[in-house]
Amino acid sequence: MKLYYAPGACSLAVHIVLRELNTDFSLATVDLATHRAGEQDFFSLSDHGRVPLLVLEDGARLTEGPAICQYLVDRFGRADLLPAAGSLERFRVNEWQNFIATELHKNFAPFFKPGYPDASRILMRETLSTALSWVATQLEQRDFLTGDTFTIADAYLFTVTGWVDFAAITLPARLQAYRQALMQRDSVDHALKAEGLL
Ligand SMILES: N[C@@H](CCC(=O)N[C@@H](CS)C(=O)NCC(=O)O)C(=O)O
Repeated sequence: MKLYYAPGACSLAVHIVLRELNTDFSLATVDLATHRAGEQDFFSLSDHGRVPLLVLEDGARLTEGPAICQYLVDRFGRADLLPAAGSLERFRVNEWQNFIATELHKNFAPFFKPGYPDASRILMRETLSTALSWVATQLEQRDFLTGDTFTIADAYLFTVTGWVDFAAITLPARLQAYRQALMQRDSVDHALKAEGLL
């Protein structure tokens, strides 16, 4: 498998999950400013030109981070990272995946992409701060988003909370501690090092 990624982008969540699986994979860096992956035009691989893109052994391509993570966990039978299909516990992880994608991830767009008016940055800073404060309250009594076990949703939350400096947002203390604790995991540490972020 080959993961197309950009350092620190949302592809980091998939990268962390791949490292949790202890499987073979390779990495290809995408320059998101030019949409080039080495010699290749990234649009020739991915219609939207966005990371993450996972290319499977048979050449099949998968996009959309939460879907890729779900594929990986099911393929490698890692119910600790995402509980069995049909269980309420699985929907709890999916609930978080959707919250992170729609209420956090995409609201960072004005801080990364040109063209947004200042007013939208002010509004999104406020919206994100409110959402992150609520997430912090959910972590008061537990180590991970859904309880005592690290799941694919934690890999995703770790990734998007790494962007707060771009938005001039101060992360609530509980989320700062959560990030510090996750950085002790081998998967997170190794992914950050491989992406040149540590
Ligand atoms: N819905 C996609 C969004 C992916 C996405 O927004 N990727 C960003 C980096 S975090 C990207 O590649 N942006 C480059 C661009 O839009 O040109 C997913 O969840 O995987």
